[in-house]
Amino acid sequence: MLFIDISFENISHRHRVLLHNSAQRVMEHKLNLSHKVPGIPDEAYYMKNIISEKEEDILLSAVSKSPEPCWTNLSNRRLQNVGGVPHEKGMIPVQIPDWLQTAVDLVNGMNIFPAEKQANHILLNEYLPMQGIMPHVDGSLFYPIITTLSLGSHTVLDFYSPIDKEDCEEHADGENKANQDLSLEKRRMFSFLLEPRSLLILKDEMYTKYLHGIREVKEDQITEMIKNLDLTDFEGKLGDCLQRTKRISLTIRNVPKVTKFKLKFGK
Ligand SMILES: O=C(O)CCC(=O)C(=O)O
Repeated sequence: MLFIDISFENISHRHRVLLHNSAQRVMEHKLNLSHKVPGIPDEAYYMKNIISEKEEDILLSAVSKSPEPCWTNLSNRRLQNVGGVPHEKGMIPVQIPDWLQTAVDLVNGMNIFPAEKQANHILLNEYLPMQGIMPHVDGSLFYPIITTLSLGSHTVLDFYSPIDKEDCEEHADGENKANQDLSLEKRRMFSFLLEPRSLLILKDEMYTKYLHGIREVKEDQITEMIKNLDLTDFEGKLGDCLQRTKRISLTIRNVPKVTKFKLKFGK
């Protein structure tokens, strides 16, 4: 085992215990059919308030202390790969810092993943208002289940029908961006409101077939396109707008192909 001495002491022992307790609590409240989002293809589950505000604060504070080199800066957001960088030849596993391992334990305690495919990777995304992520599917580097813990701001996650041949030809012809956006908009099928402290689970066709993305806007309008409203704490009315602030998402997944040796960071 390789050992590199970089400290990730972002979180105190007391806070680790708090988060661990939360993981224990969630293990007692297993995912069930009442969390299933109705009226969409199979299948998506939404669990609100899976962690407390205090636990959210601890995680946000730890994220804010991440050393600058941990971040990869993209034009529309910044991100961290935690647990290794997924690669078709196999991910070299890197030890997950304790403060994030608690979030992985929380998901692994809920029997969302099969026993032999436990979550071992986190993609940590940071979005400011007007930032988002282009519609995509997560692909074959991951076991086909996505779990996402949201922290900070709400967002709206949009789902799109798969790209058809016509769209590909349009893009290949270099048609202008406005037209591409229009064709994307035509493919938007439905959306979910993701509240802070919620956990979203996508599997089956919702993983393999439908694309998901977050539009680059500063506010989200609540419309009938949002299919999980009854599972949220939203108490407003259709037409209301929610202003975005900074959001952190932890997408916790299983990378099946890993190398035998592991990089370990810490004391
Ligand atoms: O931030 C999110 O909720 C979505 C992230 C995502 O789609 C991804 O990282 O692939």
